[in-house]
Amino acid sequence: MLGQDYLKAMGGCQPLSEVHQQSLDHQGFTLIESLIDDEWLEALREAFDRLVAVEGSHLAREHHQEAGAIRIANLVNKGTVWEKVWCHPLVLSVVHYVFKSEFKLSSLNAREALKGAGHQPLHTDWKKGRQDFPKVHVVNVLWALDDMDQSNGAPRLVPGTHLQSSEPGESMKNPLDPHPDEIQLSCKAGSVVVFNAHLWHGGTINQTGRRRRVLHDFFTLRQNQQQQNQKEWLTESTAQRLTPAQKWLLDVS
Ligand SMILES: O=C(O)CCC(=O)C(=O)O
Repeated sequence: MLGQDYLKAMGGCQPLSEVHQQSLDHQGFTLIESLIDDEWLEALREAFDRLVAVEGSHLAREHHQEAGAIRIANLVNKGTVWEKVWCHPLVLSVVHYVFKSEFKLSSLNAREALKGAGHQPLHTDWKKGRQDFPKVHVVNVLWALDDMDQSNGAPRLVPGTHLQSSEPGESMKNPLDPHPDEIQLSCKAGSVVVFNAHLWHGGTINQTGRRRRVLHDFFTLRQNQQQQNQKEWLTESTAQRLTPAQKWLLDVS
């Protein structure tokens, strides 16, 4: 079977509304509100908190740890509850719209900035430069498990920067500084933001300590290396339940 057939089998080739298309093309991101219903949201929150309790100081050892933020990595292999996240048909359709080409899951991780921490420099998620601009190498999807606004570290984005070839570090004196065109992405728990990950973005400080659990559902072009080598980390129990299309998406066939 071809990649396109696998994607179709997962419902990942749906047409997008004009609003999503316009927003992705011009702003570099789009917000899908109320994608996660209450029951599912509760299950995701519980699973997040359970992993934090169980993994303790080992949290995110598969990826990277960040002072002042909880990170959880390798969620593909940490329960079936995450499967509806990385396999969501509408999200896959939006991701496909941005790539316009075959892609795979790069990683599925989680992050929660803690009180007084979480501010990041503006950055993109592609570290190899934009010599082949405007090719899209990476698309990121943030799943909000809690309401987010400027008081608890909603991410900042600079709309339209996916359409320029420079990186924040080349154009700004200090990418930790505010950018005149940045917006902070307030949204309700259960919302999902899909963005071209060449867009300049970054976490911000959680000033109040109100919870802001977020999932990072990260995709890359088929030919690129994954942030987490899914084949290497695949557990026997995950492997046993995967469909052929899911194996294709993880690139573990
Ligand atoms: O969790 C967020 O608000 C965004 C984090 C981010 O961009 C990153 O960790 O690279």
